Amino acid sequence: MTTVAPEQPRTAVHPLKAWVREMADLCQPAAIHWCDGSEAEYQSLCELMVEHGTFTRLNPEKRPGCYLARSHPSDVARVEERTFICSRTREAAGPTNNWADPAEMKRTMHERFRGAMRGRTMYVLPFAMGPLDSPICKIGIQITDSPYVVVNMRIMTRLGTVVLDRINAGAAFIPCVHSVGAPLAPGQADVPWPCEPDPQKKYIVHFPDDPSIWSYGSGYGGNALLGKKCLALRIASSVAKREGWLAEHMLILCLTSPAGKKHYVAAAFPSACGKTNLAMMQPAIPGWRVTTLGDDIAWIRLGQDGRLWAMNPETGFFGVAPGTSAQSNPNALAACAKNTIFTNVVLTPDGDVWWEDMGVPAPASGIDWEGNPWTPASGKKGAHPNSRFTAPAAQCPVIDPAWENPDGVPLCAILFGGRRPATIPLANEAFSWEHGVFMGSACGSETTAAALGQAGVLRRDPFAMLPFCGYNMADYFAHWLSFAQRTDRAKLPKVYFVNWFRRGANGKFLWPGYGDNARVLKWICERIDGTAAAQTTAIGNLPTPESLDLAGLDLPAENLRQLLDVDVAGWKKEIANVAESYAKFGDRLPAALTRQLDALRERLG
Ligand code: GTP
Ligand code: SPV
Ligand code: MN
Repeated sequence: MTTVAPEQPRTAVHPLKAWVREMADLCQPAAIHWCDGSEAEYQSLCELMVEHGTFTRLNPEKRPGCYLARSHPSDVARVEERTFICSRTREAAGPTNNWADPAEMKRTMHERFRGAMRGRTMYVLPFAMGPLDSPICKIGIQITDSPYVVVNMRIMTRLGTVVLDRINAGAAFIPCVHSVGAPLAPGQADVPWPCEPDPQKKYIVHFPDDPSIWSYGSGYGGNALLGKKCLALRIASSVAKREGWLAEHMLILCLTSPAGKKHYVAAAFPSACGKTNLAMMQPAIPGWRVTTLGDDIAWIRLGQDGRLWAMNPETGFFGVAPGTSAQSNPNALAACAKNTIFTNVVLTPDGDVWWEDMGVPAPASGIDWEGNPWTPASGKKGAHPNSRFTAPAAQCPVIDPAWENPDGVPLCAILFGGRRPATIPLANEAFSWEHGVFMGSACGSETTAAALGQAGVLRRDPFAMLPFCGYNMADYFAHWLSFAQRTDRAKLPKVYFVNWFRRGANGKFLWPGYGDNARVLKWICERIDGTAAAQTTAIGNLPTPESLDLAGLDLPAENLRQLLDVDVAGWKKEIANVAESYAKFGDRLPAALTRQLDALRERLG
């Protein structure tokens, strides 16, 4: 295995050194490994996991530098029920978060972590979210006993000695403690995916006032890669509120017109609702180009020029595998052609991977995500619906040249969306910033496999941030509204609501989606440039049928009619549902949003 340094390197300075020692005393690991973030370190950890059975090396002729991991069947997605925001008061966390008293929860965490790393190596990961020279870059130190987490974090974040150097130069860091919660007794054999199988014993805990993060019992995705949802969304959103910026569950893309005009767009869709796909789509309309800056998280700040500038704090894609095909998302497929970690997909007999709707025939037989022999005829899914690939962003063929700009890129549009089989039209433009914030606050979607629990149930997911907002959502709405006072509102992005998921009477999607979504993006850019028409309706400005470029698309007229229809009865139900979701915020809900809701009700008649 890789060299295990019991001492921290000479470069480490006091606060970090002291904290790591304290954590080692608590967790009692067998060894401590300070990660330098090098390629050699990455390779040796992958090698170690192959030896231990956590990783299967894929066929280098098919997938060079790629590995497959299978998680424990209990550990396949985020655990929202076990996610806590431990602010000083329950009110500060708000009605949409699980709250626990911070002092009490710290005691619980110390109990859980006492001896939790016995028999394992404790890795110390210095990582940065955002380019190091970004004005809002944040540094974290994750301690983890999972080498799987280390190699994933190396793809997803800027990790290693350069970050340690910043800390040595005086930069603050956010402590992030993680354990899979499966200590090993002397001589006890390890399992390929150690974790705490009892969901009630898992904890994903945030202390926004410290700030710090403690995660126990899961090794999967956002539960365990603490730079992602825990730091870059829950903690960052609360820090951003204090510092005057926004941490959002958004992709960032650039749409370039045939004339060469660039439009930077950010879009918030709930988990598994199409961010990765939109971010790197291949437009179905000739002459238009999409390049991607990020597929999951955007940090947005007010620039000196009064515009909103967006930056991707991550360096990789942790993308949903099922549904990714040459047809739907060729650029994601290309991004995961090499140097990628696959989790919970099918292993084919020739040492490659496969998943449902990959666009290639299923292998006659294979090994499914649970490690069992599998055939397509079994009627069972071979890949878990929340199976994922972890791929370096730089490998995406359409990565935007500005994706690592410390300043980010200036946004001209912000999109909200979700999986809505009915009521919500294909595209809808807000009348104003306040109306746009209302649209974000009213966002709803059918649930997906990205979180444990029942999928396909409609729930309110304001700004696609329900599971990720680190403070009271009512204050978050107010923070969004405040930007109209903090800058010239003409400089703010225009806001849109989109829905690729509306279904017809036959249950089929009315809109082809994927590359054809460029038709909607084109309309949005032309609205911004003042060249596309819209019809003003009670719910917002909708595309006129003629204003959408549908050339080359065989879309039945009836589909288009339904996609652009204002379903008054449906909207009345929607309003009642939004009002109900608002009620739990009581007096804390900004009056501007109640006014928006009342005005919409009135316009609908
Ligand atoms: P997270 O990584 O969980 O935040 O998900 P995401 O928002 O990035 O979603 P992603 O792009 O990975 O898409 C999730 C699922 O939705 C995949 O199975 C896609 O095939 C499907 N999907 C994405 N875009 C579209 C679309 O335009 N139309 C339809 N019908 N399905 C889509
Ligand atoms: C999501 O669930 O929104 C994801 C996957 O992007 S995870 O990193 O597991 O949160
Ligand atoms: Mn996400």
